Amino acid sequence: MTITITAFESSPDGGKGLARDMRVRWALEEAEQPYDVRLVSFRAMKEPAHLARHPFGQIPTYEEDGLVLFESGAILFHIAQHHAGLLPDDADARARAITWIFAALNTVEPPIVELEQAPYVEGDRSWHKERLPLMRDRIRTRLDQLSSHLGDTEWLDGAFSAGDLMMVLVLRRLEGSGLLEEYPNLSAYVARGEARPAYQRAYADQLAVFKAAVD
Ligand code: GTB
Repeated sequence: MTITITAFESSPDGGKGLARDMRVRWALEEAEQPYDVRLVSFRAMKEPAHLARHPFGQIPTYEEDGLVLFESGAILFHIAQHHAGLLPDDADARARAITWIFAALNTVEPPIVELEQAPYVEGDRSWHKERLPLMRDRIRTRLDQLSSHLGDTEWLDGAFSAGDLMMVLVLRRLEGSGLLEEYPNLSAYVARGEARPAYQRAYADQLAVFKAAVD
């Protein structure tokens, strides 16, 4: 019955908790479920043993009692469905919280990832610099809308939920871009998520892995 997840053996984010295993770690901490971590190198991720768990050769994965899952959104949803603490009991509120998981992944994250990856995939093209303001404005459109929705409330829909967990971690990917700081209520929202004891434990655990790798 032990849960095992996978994470980077040495995360390229320098221990900042930006890799997607953080979504699973935080969810398991909120759900108060103990878990083991199998650390994988970039090479091992593309080998048959890991590809059997994850067809795209990535992290995170989740294993429990013969069940093997990949995709951080699906893993979060699975954890939230099976343990208390991440989804409301009321059916409509539960459906709305699940909607926010999808919104974070399908509506807010894509333009953020596009900006993040642009230097690697197109940084050497003559038009790259011209595209940067367009990409930033695309993100602003989503942040404007999210900021309006959140207003001065604490979480996206009532009590903290898996939807907030996913949204906070998606917004964290803007660190260093200066964009989140343009929205004080969204910055405060992310800070509220980061202040949760379960987040703190998850963050400390992934940082310990990174520190052990560089020592
Ligand atoms: N849709 C999948 C999910 O949500 O689970 C995406 C999984 C994914 O992109 N995994 C990445 C991975 O395994 C790690 S999280 N990459 C290795 C590969 O594809 O070969 C993405 C990530 C990586 C690094 C940083 N960073 O350095 O800041 C942040 C996020």
